[in-house]
Amino acid sequence: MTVLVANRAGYRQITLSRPDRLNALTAEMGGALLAALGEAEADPECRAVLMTGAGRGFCAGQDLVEIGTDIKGLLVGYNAVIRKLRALEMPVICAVNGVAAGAGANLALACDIVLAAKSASFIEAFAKIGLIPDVGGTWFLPRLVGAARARGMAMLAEPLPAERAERWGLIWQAVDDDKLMEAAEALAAKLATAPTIGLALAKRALDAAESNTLDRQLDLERDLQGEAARTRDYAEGVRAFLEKRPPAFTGKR
Ligand code: T3D
Repeated sequence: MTVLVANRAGYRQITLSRPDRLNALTAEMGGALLAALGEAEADPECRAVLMTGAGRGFCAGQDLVEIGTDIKGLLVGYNAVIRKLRALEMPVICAVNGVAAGAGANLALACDIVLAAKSASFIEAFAKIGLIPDVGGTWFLPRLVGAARARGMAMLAEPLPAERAERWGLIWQAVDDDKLMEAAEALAAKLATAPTIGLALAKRALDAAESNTLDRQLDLERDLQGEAARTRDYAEGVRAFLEKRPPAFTGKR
């Protein structure tokens, strides 16, 4: 099994698992990852996803032994994974436990909240083999770190250490190596008890903001807020506040 799936309390943990190849991606892995995300989406008890890698790396990008010449064919599969991650109506946390290179780096950047071990690094490795950042890289990078840094990362393909990635705003947080999984699991557990529909709507609005005018975004916020305000979790959130107690969100409509 190259993708391991574990059911945790309220969330799924998905682990890329080809540790002897630093979890380099194959077409089969792309399919397994997509299936695991689809199963998480279909499970009403699942309210968050935590993705990580087995062994000392997170993911070394496309497997360069398998790559062949049908790059466009492979990308159809990987792009489906990125689209699913962004559309998933629950938060996706990525625990980058070691090097994240090429498509592996951009797979991490497609997640909602990225934690990384301090020893981990992000490498837009594509330039080293004559490719361009793909799997969303050319979209994520300038939005996260700005044009100058995006160009530097894409053209120089140098490792960006986790702590600098945090300073640059590429990721949420760099964490001591021995605390990474503890921190990621605590975050996943916390988000699994959050108002899931509200978070999903916020995720949708933030993605739409990348191409909307302020005018269109204000309209979208109005509409999505109307939807959020019809959820049971909104009613519970207000009630809990007024009753001075912690809310018990269910994530249901
Ligand atoms: O088809 C498409 O859709 C195209 C899409 C392309 C998207 C891409 O991802 S292109 C970029 C592909 N990835 C890379 O170019 C990164 C290649 N790997 C590296 O540069 C280095 O391995 C790392 C910097 C990531 C880590 O270096 P290090 O020194 O920590 O580890 P290592 O010794 O290089 O790797 C450990 C083993 O994993 C090694 O095998 P061995 O010698 O012990 O038998 C190495 O060959 C293997 N490995 C690492 N990366 C890949 C890989 N095997 C296959 N494919 C890899 N990408």
